[in-house]
Amino acid sequence: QIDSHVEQVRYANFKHFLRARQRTYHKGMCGKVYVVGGDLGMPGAIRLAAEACQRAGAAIVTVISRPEHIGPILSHRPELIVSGAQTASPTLRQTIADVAKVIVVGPGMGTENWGQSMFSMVLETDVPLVVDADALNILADNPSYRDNWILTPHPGEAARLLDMTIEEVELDRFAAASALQKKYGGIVILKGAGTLVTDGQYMRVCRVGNPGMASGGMGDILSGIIGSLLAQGIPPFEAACLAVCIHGDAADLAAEFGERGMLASDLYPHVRRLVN
Ligand code: NPW
Ligand code: AMP
Ligand code: MG
Repeated sequence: QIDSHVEQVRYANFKHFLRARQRTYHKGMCGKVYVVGGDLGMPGAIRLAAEACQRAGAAIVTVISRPEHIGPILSHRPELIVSGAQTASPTLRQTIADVAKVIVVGPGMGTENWGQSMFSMVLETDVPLVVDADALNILADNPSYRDNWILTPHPGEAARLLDMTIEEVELDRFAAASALQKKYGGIVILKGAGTLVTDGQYMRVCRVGNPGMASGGMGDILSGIIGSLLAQGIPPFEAACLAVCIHGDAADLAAEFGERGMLASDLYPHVRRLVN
């Protein structure tokens, strides 16, 4: 597929959106991020997203997950706030709506009752969303349209969202990204080698990153970075472009020790360096 006509995004061109912190800056100034997900057995995914969100600069990150996961999530990241939810409730929804500047939803969330109830609750708020992983799989079964969300499908999720095969998505990734944006609205990030970003008007390609990123949890890191940049006030399309650049550049830096064996959490120190 020839993509030379599509403008490439580079870290250097978006870095200026990361404005230096004023001396008087305090932790209440960049907005709070909620990350919602982690059904039984998958606290790792939501923890990865939450820590990536912190490492990209969000000051207050709250995880909503299964009550059973409070301990595992906090054990190595005590800076997180974790709230256990057995099920969705109007009280929890109101708290999130009152406090959250951005919600990242989906990593490890599962597509069973718990995940469905969490996603429905989040959809009832007007808060800007980063929709990833199982939230995309639930969305595929109940399509809806929204302007203030960023969808981050890999080709498998994109195929479900478009009711087509992965091969069809990969055959024309530009058409797939455009079709996703048209059907669901907002901003679409179609992941994979040569990640695409489109808001329906502009289409951009990110060529950084490497096959070492083909490892579990890598996408969860990206959703956390996007949520973090949004919460820090970067406009949505620029936040999406900058996040994919930071994610890919961080993975290229982590590949110093080789692509094989790279873990998603190996990106943290590089993410931190790139947001400073
Ligand atoms: P295949 O295998 O080639 O036919 P799923 P998931 C395809 C959580 N995680 N190019 C691939 O196709 C997530 O957050 C938890 C082409 C396969 O069919 C989710 O909640 C972790 N095809 C949940 O697990 C760490 C590609 O997509 C399908 C492709 C399920 O998410 C891991 C796989 O996707 C994980 O993040 C590409 N580039 N990439 C944890 N530590 O708790 C993917 N596919 O079935 O949606 O499974 O992505 O693992
Ligand atoms: P996920 O499948 O949700 O864990 O996301 C995987 C992440 O790694 C996405 O951001 C992909 O773009 C990235 N990724 C996976 N494989 C490659 C590759 N071969 N080249 C570049 N990026 C990749
Ligand atoms: Mg994923």
